[in-house]
Amino acid sequence: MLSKRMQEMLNSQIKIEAESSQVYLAMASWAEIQPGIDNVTAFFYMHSEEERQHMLKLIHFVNERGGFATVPALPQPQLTFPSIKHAFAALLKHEVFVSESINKCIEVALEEKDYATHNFLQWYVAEQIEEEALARTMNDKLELIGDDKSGMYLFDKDILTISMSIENK
Ligand code: OFO
Repeated sequence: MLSKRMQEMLNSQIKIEAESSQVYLAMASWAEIQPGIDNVTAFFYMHSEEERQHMLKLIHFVNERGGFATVPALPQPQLTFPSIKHAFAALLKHEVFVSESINKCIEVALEEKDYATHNFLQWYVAEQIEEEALARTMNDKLELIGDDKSGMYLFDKDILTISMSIENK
């Protein structure tokens, strides 16, 4: 059985995962109307979908442990970006924030001696290591590319392969 405090923490994490999905969905929609970045667009749509899965996994866990997962109201995310580089910088910042929030949930799980939740959250810890690494790689590549159009062409061409290779590590 989840403690009230643990349930509140997990419900706030559900909101964060839902927000992440919305944030990346907005990036996807913005990218879709920019010329020539079809794979960047696909990457953002996929990432948004993954975040929705992270949210659902938490919802099921809370309900299975005798709690009640609450579906949150969400603020409208940032809709447009000055450049692809800005969008990926925002993505990295957001993932770092998500990792910090998972860490806070883990601290509470330990304080509450809730080892089942602690164990469950380890999946998110591993996932965040991967997602931060992925976001850093993308940011590093975009930094190198700068304003080079052919570099951007290759970035779009390779983004799905790069993201798969980091995720399968
Ligand atoms: Fe990328 O955040 Fe979920 O866990």
